[in-house]
Amino acid sequence: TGVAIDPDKAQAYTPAPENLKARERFQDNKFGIFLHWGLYSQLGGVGSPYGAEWIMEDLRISGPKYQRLAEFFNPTGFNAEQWVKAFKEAGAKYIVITSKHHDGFAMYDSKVSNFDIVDSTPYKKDPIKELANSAHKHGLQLFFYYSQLDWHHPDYYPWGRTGHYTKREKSGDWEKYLQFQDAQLKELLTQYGPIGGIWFDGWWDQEDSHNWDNWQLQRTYKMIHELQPATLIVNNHHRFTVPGEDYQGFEQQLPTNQERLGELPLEMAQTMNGSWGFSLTDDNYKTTKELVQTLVSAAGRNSNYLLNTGPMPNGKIQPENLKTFAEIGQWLKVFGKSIYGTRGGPISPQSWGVSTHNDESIFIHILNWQADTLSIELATPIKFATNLRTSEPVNFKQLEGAITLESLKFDNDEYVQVIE
Ligand code: FHN
Repeated sequence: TGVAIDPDKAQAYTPAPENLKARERFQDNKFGIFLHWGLYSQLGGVGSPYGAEWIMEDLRISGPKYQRLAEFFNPTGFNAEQWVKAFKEAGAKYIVITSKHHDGFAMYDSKVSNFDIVDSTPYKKDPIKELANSAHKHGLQLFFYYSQLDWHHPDYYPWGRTGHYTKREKSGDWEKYLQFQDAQLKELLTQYGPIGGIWFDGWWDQEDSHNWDNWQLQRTYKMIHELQPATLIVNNHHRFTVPGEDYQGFEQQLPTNQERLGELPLEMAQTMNGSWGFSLTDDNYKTTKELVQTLVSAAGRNSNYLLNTGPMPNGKIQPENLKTFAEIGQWLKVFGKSIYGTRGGPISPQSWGVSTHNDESIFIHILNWQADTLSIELATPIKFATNLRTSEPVNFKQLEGAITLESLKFDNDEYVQVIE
């Protein structure tokens, strides 16, 4: 568990009106696609126990050797329009892409580093530029993942708990590193149009020293909001909230720790198999049914769902992932009304499922129920009940604060039963 930033040093943060509006939009959007794509994608995670994007650390590849991966990174199969089309078909409303992961390699045209896709690969182009153009053209919001920890930058010192074999000098100027980080963030917020959010990760590298204040998070957050007041900020792994954050991130788990959640919007990020980056060996895919059920379970907990894919080194999305996206999109075409624009509740998550609501309707999402009737405590007077899949009425009785619904029988291939 982390140690909170000293509250005496924390300055109050008053979100701008456009930031508050952006939070509402974020919550309305509900479903995003996460992309882990970088030099590491070329190694397919072979032999890396933690995950494909951790291969530099896991296999103890030194900085100079790892850097060579750039010499033959040439994702000529990348087509931003195709990506965006697939994400839209999945029903996603936003994209979060790794602008720089822990290896320190910038997947965009960075002027403050040569360790980027334009300056050090044969590809020479900026895929983030193309992605930003396509995403904006087709109405998807673009967010940037940014790793604070950096296994490449010489001034990232003192090192944290990782990156001890990289052959970097055991010295560096921490403040210079922070300046570099903020300069990269400034590029990301000025080169690609409106940015939905910055998705921070890697601050925990400094966890052992408990020197949280080293990060100067509030200074960085302030700069972000000055550049784009509506840009949301998250710090992955919700443990404590630093003033300036605009939503809370949970990784591979549904938000459960209700008493600590507070007011900020929530998001749960999840992998399709076990790896964030492209893996040649991990075929342990969750079924589409499991993924849709998790999306629904997240919505019922008032949380967004961010589903990850690791594009291949040629810039294409893995075909099995495209198939899954299309299947999720099919489901959302029918049931999207019960997800987009809703908030969790009014009924708290139950063993049979969850509920969501908007101004007109309550949606009962049944994930697990086989009996003939389902009894739910609900004081709101109900006028009608409809099976969202068939648009047929569902029989119900409402008495003394409880509603009893005729249960819908699951077909084998059905993911969730939804009653409006
Ligand atoms: O170390 C990273 C990991 O590679 C991946 O980026 C995930 C995504 O949420 N976050 C970190 C682990 O917490």
